[in-house]
Amino acid sequence: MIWNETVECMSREEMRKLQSIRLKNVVERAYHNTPFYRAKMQEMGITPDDIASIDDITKLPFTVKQDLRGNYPFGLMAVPMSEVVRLHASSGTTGKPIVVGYTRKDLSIWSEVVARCLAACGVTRNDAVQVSYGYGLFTGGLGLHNGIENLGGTVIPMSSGNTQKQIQIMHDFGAKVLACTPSYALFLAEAIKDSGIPREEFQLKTGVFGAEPWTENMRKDIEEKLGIKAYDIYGLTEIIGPGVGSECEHQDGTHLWEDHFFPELIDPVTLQPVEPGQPGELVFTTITKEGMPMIRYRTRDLTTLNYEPCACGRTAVRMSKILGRSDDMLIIRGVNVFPSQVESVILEMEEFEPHYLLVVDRVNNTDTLEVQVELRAEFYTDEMSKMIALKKKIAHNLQSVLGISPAIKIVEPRSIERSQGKAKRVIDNRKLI
Ligand code: DLL
Repeated sequence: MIWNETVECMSREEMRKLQSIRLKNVVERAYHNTPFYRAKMQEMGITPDDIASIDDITKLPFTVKQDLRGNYPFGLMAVPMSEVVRLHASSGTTGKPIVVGYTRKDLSIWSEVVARCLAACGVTRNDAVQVSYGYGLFTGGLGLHNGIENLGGTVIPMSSGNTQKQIQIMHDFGAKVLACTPSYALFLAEAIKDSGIPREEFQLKTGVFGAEPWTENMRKDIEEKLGIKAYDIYGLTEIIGPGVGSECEHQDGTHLWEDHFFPELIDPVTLQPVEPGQPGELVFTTITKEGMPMIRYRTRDLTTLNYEPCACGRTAVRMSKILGRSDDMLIIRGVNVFPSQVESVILEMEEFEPHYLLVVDRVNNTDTLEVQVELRAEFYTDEMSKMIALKKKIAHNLQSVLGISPAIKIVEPRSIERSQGKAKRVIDNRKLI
């Protein structure tokens, strides 16, 4: 079902008109209400009068995560705090969290875009949706929650953690949809198997998974293990939270709700727009947000954009699965390595579980990479030669994808720590001074 056909299927020409009006409006508000944006625009010698249409967006300055940290906590708000009805925050690995504020209208837009995502994933008002994203400052839990209520579905507000309880409630309440990170979905699948409750006793049919990168192979694995159809939902705190976009029934790219979040793709080095169809860093401008508008926010997420209309009837631009981040990229002995490349190799080999850990270190001034993988129980053997051959096989497959040879450590099933939120895939012990 298409939740908001008028905008989801709008012609490109009409969409650009709408985006132009909205861009002019948000630039006015940011300039007049947020000293940070005014100062940045003045530095570049521009005023809101220089923005006549969406094509002028490239005249505007970029915003980066550091700007949010630097204006912690409320420096980027464009409305008085009396208008802010909700705060969320996202903690990075270091330093202060970044804080975002929503007005009443922002919350209603948020529940509108999440409802669009859910409808695109085939969720209906007859479905009970188990929300196993964390509730709290993280946007996942409450973001999904309000969207489900708006759609008319039934929310089961589980939050993350307490896996046994998750399984019991999913079973007893007849949850039809599960919303959580893809890594937690896999973890739950294993726990369900261990619980001894037959899979047929669950009513689960759909997964709405996001908040971390995952691959097509991981999708297949989850779909097989849980017997469901698994959809991708994308978003980030700075822009609104979950619901910036999602897949539709064709699972051929993530539709972005560009009447609210205007996307651009840039080269992360030159900061210039990439050629159509080429991969680049995703940049968003929130063209309707009131509380804390983001102007040309650099997400660091790398992807491609496809403006062809989709078989589902939506014209909303589609982005490919996130290929990595321009900042989680590991550089190992000068070679760029993305955890997702390692994942794709592991998931193609039936001998291994879809859980892995990259341990990076520096020994005698040389970077080292160890890939830890879990052997599936049925492939375990105490014949040394077979285990050595298996190690060689994965080393060879990784070498051909990564261009470097990592050390391989085959570990016992279930020994890599499972995450109930976003998976931690990398331990980088290098101390670079
Ligand atoms: O993760 C919001 C969210 C919650 C999205 C629930 C989807 C579902 P942050 O914690 O601010 O917000 O993290 C945002 O997570 O820039 C991406 O790098 C990554 N990410 C989010 N969704 C996806 C996805 C939430 N579907 C950062 N695929 C983003 C790949 C994703 N990466």
